[in-house]
Amino acid sequence: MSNFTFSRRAAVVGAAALPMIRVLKGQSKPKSVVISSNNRANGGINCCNKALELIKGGKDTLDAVIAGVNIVELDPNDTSVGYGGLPNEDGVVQLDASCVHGPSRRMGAVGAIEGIKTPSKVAQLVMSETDHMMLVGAGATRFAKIWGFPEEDLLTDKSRLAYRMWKREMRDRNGHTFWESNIDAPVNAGGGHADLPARMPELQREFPGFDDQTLAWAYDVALHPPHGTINCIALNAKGEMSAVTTTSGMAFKISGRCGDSPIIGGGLWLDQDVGGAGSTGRGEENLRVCGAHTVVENMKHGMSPKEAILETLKRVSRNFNDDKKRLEAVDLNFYALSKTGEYAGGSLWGPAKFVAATSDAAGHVEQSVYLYEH
Ligand code: SD4
Repeated sequence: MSNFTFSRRAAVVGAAALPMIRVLKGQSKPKSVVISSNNRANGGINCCNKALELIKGGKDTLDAVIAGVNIVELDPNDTSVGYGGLPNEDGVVQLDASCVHGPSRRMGAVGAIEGIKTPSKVAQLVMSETDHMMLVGAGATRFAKIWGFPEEDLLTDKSRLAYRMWKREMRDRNGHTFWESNIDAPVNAGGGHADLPARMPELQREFPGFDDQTLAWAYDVALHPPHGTINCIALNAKGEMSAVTTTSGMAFKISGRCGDSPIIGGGLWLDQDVGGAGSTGRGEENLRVCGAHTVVENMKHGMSPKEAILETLKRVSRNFNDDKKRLEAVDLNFYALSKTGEYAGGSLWGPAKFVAATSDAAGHVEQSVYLYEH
């Protein structure tokens, strides 16, 4: 009997001690880490620094990452997120966002929301204040207004210019568009960048009040509609994690189009026991591999964040039979942070960069791993 009692107790004690042994043997106590995409004008760095500062001050990790991305959402000069984001094909800004709160394992999202500068905050309210997980379109805007968000015009002079430029460059087969005046002399269709110097005088005439650099940017955007987004993931010293993704999505998209950013499991996923992942780039391609979820599952099965991202990118490549010519047009990036504080950024095409801020180092840019090189 004593033997039995002994071995039974030993087994119980042994099982209880396992997590402790893992902590002692494995990693030391997790340090605070925040990572994000590398948005324009230090957007990612400002976001990570803000989130880290709040986490160090004891704020909840989700409140921290949302406060971080709010900086970018409210920046009129970031034309890929929030206020100032490039509009859809109807000239209307429609925003997507999602968030995951690790400790409570709760999630929220909004898709194609209009008139609200900070969709990430609305996604957080959907998570914390409703019995639903995702609200879209007019219903999402109404919900935000009930919570006191002002409905505002999200277009800026710069994003309006880009929209008008895009409309103007959409021509019929004869090179004609109704979005330019042809009274003085018909103008031929453009195409490519090589003709920019030749067309600059015409652009200056047609779009007065903008400097050449802004006109060149708008021309580029019109011919090669871009996408951009911010994803931010955080871990605090208690091992708690949260994540958020927010975007204006693909420029000039069809009205109502949602990309991967508001799709939980696509543009964002986090499992408090494993880690989190998010993405930027062409949402449609990400959704075909359930990217963020795949990255986290890969980590769960033992891969490092780097390996987990590269394996997911290989699935994207596989969808094109690894044909680099066709893949050339696909821009896709992942960001991953594990529960132990290990992190990585990774891109289909490199070189590319992402942002990290840790207890030991303020927000700084790091090189991403990548599958193919430009
Ligand atoms: C989307 N993934 O709507 C977003 C856009 C993006 O960098 O991230 N662009 O597909």
